[in-house]
Amino acid sequence: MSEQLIQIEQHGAVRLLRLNRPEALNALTAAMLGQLRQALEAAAADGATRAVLITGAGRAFSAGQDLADPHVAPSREPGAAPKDIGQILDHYYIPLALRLRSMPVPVVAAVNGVAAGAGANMALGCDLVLASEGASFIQAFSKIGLVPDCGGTWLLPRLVGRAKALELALLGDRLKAVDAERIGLIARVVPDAELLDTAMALAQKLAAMPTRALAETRRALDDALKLEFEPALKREAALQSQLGFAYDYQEGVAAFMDKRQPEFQDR
Ligand code: T3D
Repeated sequence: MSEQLIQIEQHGAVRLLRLNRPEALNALTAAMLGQLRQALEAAAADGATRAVLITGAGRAFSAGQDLADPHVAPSREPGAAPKDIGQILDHYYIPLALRLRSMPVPVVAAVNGVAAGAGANMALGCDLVLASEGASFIQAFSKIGLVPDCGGTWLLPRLVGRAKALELALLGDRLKAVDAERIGLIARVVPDAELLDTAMALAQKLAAMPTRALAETRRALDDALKLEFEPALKREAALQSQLGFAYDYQEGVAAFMDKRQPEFQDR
């Protein structure tokens, strides 16, 4: 049986995915990226899953690409031909970043320790990022002669502005979770011992909300970044049109009028 590099647990309507190579700080191998992709596809396809929570096993969230993975690591043999690591991005990281951004349900990251390189940007690509007080974020790419990937060049300036994005990306220094929250890189810092419970409670809360509207909200916000004001207003109207015909809107209004808890079901 192949090694379980992604542990999968179902907690009611929440699918928990745990990166599971703690001995290497959950550094991402080709095999692990393959399993993560499968796990995300399975969560997206499962109508009973209404939120996804991603965390890491052990003391790290993820140290990014496994630099020892023979699929990507440059050979140290003299004269060996260099590998085209752009192909690794095409094959693994681009589909991963796109999948996270297009999940039909909200995705919460619980960053339990260091998140470096693609590990950091994978977390930042999630919808809500919680981090423990001891966690940190490192745009490690510049230290090894690369540019931020897994969406980093797109995400960083949008999250924290150009000045801070460049500071993080050029220097590749460690940013503590509390500073990540202060500059708007992540949503919230919580005490170490409370991270998983807090993140799970948040994911459960999202799972009980109108999932389809949440996924459309993510898409509308992302799209609005490239739109002028009026086209953004028109897009809002088009989305409201669609959602207005959906079950969840009828249920949400009916529950409000009846003074009861709504039971949403669209995805
Ligand atoms: O294919 C491509 O390369 C293109 C794609 C690129 C995407 C990327 O993600 S590039 C960025 C890759 N990541 C890094 O450069 C980060 C490298 N790691 C570190 O800088 C440090 O390990 C950390 C700052 C993350 C943590 O430091 P520390 O002191 O807490 O732990 P450590 O002692 O450095 O690491 C513990 C173990 O994990 C150690 O193994 P050992 O000596 O106990 O057997 C270390 O080698 C291993 N480890 C950590 N990061 C990686 C790793 N092994 C392989 N790949 C890693 N990225």
